Amino acid sequence: MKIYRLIDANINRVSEGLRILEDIARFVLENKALSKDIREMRHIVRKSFTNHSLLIFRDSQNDIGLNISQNSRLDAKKAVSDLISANFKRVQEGLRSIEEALKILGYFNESKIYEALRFKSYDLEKKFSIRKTLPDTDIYGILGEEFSAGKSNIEITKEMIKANIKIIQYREKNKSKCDKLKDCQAIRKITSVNDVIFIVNDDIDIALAVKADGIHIGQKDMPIEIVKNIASDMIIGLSTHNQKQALEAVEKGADYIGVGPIFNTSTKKNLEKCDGLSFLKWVSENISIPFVAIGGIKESNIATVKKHGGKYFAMISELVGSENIVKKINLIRKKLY
Ligand code: TZP
Ligand code: MG
Repeated sequence: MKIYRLIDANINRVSEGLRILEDIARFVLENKALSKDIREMRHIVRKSFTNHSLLIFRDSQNDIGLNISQNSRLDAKKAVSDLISANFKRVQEGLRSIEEALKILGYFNESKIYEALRFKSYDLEKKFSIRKTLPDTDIYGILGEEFSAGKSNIEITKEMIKANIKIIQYREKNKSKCDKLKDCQAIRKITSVNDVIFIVNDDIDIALAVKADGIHIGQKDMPIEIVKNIASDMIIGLSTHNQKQALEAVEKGADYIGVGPIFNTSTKKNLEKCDGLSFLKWVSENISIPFVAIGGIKESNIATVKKHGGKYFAMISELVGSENIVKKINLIRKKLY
């Protein structure tokens, strides 16, 4: 009854895959509900085929797959997201195998249980996806206390969130590492509970320490290949100033690019040369990943930026320098819609 051996092996394969996913949900994503869903599924898989004691068919020492698997490097994983997708594949393939084998044996009702579990696993896989892209929104707020006329980064973060800003970047060029870390720890807490994406500029160590959602780097920072290795589960943004850099960023796996400076601005020192609006237009027609326009964007010119293909608009001074940030953002949105 080799078919029972096949079922036994696949029940183990599916259970092991689910166990790994359950642990990721619990310890990495810290998502109790998801972890519970996976655990329930694992119990059903273990219990629903109890008519036969499958153990008597087990013969793992003679399993010809064992040697192949032990010698293979194909299953090397780079990131938690790889682990998640590999284990969902394992679970789904295993469930399908059980389903077919049960049909051969005439267990149609049992086979339907495994089919339903397979469909449930597709749903769960969607919920597992680690956020690796920017949310669908408009304004990308950037903090910088020196441009804020007295308000702290924490106050500004709260005001931005009140105005329904969904992405906030921390960018401080003159603070000590220690001060930046304190700021970012506080901002991480606030952004987490409000479901706002938090991105740290430059300091990958701080981004990792506070479990930021992303890191933003420039052309002269640590190369993106290295950043991807260190911060494999983070959104990685890369500033670009011309077509060549934009194409290269996509090729090297950036999750989004910064595009600019669109206009002249005194906020950034050593401003790069850039064909602002025409570069943006080109990006909007040729680049498939999200792109964020930046540099001198204000309420007064944002409609022009939008006309040139702008979708995400990053601003520092226009937002943090405003007396009333919520009011300012409402006025800016009136120009966009
Ligand atoms: N990169 C290109 S321009 C710029 C950065 C970080 C500064 C944008 O600041 P502002 O005040 O919105 O012009
Ligand atoms: Mg930088």
